[in-house]
Amino acid sequence: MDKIRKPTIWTGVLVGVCLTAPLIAVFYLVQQLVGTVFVPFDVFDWVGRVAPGGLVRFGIETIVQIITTLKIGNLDSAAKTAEQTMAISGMFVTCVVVSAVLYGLLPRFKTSQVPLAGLVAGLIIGVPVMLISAAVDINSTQSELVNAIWILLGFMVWGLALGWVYNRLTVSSVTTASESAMVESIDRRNFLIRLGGATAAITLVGAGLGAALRRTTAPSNEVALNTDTSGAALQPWSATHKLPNDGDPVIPAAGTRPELTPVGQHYRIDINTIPPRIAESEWKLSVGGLVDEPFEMTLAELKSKYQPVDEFVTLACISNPLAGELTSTTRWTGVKLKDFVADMHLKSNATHLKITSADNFDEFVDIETINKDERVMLAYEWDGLPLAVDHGFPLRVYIPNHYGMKQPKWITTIEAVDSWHEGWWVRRGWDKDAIMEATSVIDTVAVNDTVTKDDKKLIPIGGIAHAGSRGISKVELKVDDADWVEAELRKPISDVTWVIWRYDWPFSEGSHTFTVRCTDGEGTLQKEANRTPGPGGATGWHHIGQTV
Ligand SMILES: Nc1nc2c(c(=O)[nH]1)N[C@H]1C(S)=C(S)[C@@H](COP(=O)(O)O)O[C@H]1N2
Ligand SMILES: [Mo]
Repeated sequence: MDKIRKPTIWTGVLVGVCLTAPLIAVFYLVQQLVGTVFVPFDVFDWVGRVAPGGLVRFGIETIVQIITTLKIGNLDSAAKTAEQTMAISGMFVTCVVVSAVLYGLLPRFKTSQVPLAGLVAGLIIGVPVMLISAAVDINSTQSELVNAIWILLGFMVWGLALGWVYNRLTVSSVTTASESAMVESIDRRNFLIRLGGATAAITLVGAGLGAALRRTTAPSNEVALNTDTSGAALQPWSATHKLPNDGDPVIPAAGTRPELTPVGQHYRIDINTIPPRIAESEWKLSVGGLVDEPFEMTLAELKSKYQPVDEFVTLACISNPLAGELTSTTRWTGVKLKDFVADMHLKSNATHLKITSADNFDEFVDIETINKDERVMLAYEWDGLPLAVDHGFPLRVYIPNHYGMKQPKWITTIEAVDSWHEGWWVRRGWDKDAIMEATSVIDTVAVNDTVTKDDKKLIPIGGIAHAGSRGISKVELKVDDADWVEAELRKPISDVTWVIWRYDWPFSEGSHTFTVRCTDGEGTLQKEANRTPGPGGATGWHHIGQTV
């Protein structure tokens, strides 16, 4: 009697794993080679855009908390890596599940129908992925048509392969002889081992080659154009200039973070697994809405038409945990938004600007703020170099006193409108004003760098304090239960940057708790209550324990 042995759902899981890994690896390799889309990231970015705000906020806070608790390196780059890992695992698991379901259903089909069923399974994932990718992708250098064909082809081959493997694993035992059954099961096992070996090889070669190619392209946290037209390497402003507070008598305690953050170390936060890489030649700023006449402007025109202005700026993310790393300082160069607005010839009912970015991020700024605060700028340089890809090349906006979420990078469009609306993160539940909370941080208790004053050995303690554009009037430190003592303040490099503080502590040996708090320039004491970042920014006094 003929006995048919058919693969099970579990075989479907196994084969799904074997075939999905090379599919993702090949998508990755081809992306690195010719700039097609990398579908797992597109799907992940899309989920982040359509998921409810509360869920996205919860997700971000969980990632930040895990990384901070486990101390896995740099918070922002670890968070990006976590997102990318989730993106790839999400795609992987989805495909494996579809494969398992397919193998569960295939026993109902005739052998000749199996390839078609596999193809359909491939399209069930391929078609939605193709549509999602067409809607959200901002990185591909290939046309939408090429990408659509490539995605469909990938998933169709994947589905056909599932079907082919299924048929190959379906064996009909023509005899009941145990010897022959043994031969077949050995054959099946050998086949699965060969399949596993072959797909593992494709995966490793694809992923490895892709990674190698990636390393040869410029990292996105560096400037897009690091050479000028003559081919000479451009230098950051800070390489050849002193900071404006040079010579200030308050020297930062050893271990205090740098007063100016090197651009490559500036924190990065945005909604993209891969940042938009914009070519200057293809970019124009579009201006429209309630203006007499819409117009466009190239970066070169923007730079030549307006006198450049500079400002040292401390930027912070509203998701920065207490004393976290998501805050940095650099020198911004650009044009006064006020001057630019004057040339927009606004209609009389215009009240706000809607700023939109290449990644579809958007925010609203009221025109009154722009006209009142000359520091509001459209920036195109950081530390004297064109903005890095990660940080918004070619154009971003700066609005003092507000968290980064109000300040779009990669700007493409500015529209005058007659009412305020919720911007990207506001729609997802973050604070509508996002005014920076006062914060102060202990960076260092410099036990190895004691100083001597009046024959007394002192331990320098230091860090930063910041309160948006309100300035810092006082920083106080408390050791254990002693009274608050006032720290020395170094002159800040601008009225919107952090202030470096220092206190030389007449120490006693033992283990101690240090607490810091600040008072802003308007006389308001930093909030003591511990509050997690969402929705209005973290608050609380920072303390650390240390044995001296
Ligand atoms: N287009 C765009 N602009 C954006 C964002 C974004 O996701 N897309 N993120 C904002 C947030 S939340 C912050 S904190 C700052 C961070 O700027 P940085 O990455 O250059 O430090 O960019 C802001 N501008
Ligand atoms: Mo942010």
